Amino acid sequence: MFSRNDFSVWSVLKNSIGKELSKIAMPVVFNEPLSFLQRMVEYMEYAHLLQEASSKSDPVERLQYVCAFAVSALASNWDRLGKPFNPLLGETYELERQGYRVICEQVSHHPPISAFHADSEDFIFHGSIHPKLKFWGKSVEIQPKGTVTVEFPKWGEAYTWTNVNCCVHNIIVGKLWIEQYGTMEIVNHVTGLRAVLNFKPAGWFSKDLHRVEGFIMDKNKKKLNFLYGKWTDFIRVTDYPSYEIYYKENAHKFRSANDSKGPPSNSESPSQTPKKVLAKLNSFKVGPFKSQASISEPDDTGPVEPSGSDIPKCDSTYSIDIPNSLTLWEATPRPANAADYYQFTLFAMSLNEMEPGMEKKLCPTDCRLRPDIKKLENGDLDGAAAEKNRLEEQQRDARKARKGKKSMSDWKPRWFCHGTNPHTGHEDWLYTGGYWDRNFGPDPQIF
Ligand code: CLR
Repeated sequence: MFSRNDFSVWSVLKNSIGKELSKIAMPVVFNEPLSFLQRMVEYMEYAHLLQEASSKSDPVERLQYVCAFAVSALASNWDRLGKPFNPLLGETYELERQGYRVICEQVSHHPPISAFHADSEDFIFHGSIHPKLKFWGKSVEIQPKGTVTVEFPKWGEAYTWTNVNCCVHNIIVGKLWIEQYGTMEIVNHVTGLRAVLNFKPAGWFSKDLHRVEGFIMDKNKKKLNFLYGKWTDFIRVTDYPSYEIYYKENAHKFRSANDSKGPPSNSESPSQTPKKVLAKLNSFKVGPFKSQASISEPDDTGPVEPSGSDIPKCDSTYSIDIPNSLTLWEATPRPANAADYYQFTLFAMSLNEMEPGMEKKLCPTDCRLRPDIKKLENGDLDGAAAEKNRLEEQQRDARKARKGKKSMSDWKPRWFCHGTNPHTGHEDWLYTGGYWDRNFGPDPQIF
């Protein structure tokens, strides 16, 4: 990758305050050589956890592994600060791996919506993501709207959840860093078992950096299990009685760890008070944006800014290891050269691979065939920028042409249709089948 030291995100974004981030033209140097469709497929890195889940005859154990999967799916986001390429309308991506295969399609351009469908002998995993990006000045907040669903045909079960929000900090000064926070509720629609997982904001003293905690409950909300860990690292589970005993003996640890809403009343104030933050923004002359900046100040739900513009460090002295715990998942360490390769995991590094014979059987809309991504991967920054422009213009022209023809004015995705998720009743995009028959033909030509 190219060093981004000479480029400032702020210098690009300051002219785009209030704009939807998907509409801002970002220089290619801020991109990573993957399409968002591939980034979505990174949810699959620990797909073996779904196989594990399906192999358990106890529904509580199944839910534990579904939880581990849901958290593990977010692990690759740690330290990944490049912007994936916006998929073109109709762009696809396929991946066949041991035990499963997955197909993705960009089903809408404005707003950007990406749909995926993975199947295997043991599970089906599908969903659609509509990332909403809000630029708050100091940070960019990302809401991955859309439901994801896991089905175990063997058990006649379906689980759904929505991914938590994500925040990229230090847009103005300091080093960028990523935080994921909020509540994830994983529901088994057949048994009524559910898990409520709390992705904690780093908090004033960064004690809770990347921490995840929550309970598995039966349909009467009785707590059965306690899950804890970090989305960057591991997830463990213990039974509720063991948690209670541990909690009583270590109440002080929990109290401070759970207190992410502000500092204890008798302690010194955090290094960045809202006033100071505003003063800093003012000194950058952001003008009309001031009032919005104040909205993003700490409240009950959003992340609180840890001290200054540094990346907060996790307080390792606060590490809970509760007796009778079972480790459900542990993250694979990044390859040693990850820093030279966009902080990719080994799994991400493999996603552009053209395996022998693939050229012939790949769908012509597959993003492995996108010339701009290819050029960035090969280190040709100017070439990548030129191709990216060309593709975006071509897409705009195609859109205009469709609008001209009244009869066929709307674009119809090829592999997914707009519908209702039968388990949640919410809007979703459902796979219509047929991709793996591989009767593609030469069209559409989107690259
Ligand atoms: C986070 C996990 C969600 C799905 C999702 C949607 C959008 C992604 C986001 C994830 C991770 C961060 C992301 C974002 C789009 C742009 C943003 C890649 C995968 C990057 C870091 C923004 C870079 C631009 C800055 C330099 C301003 O389930």
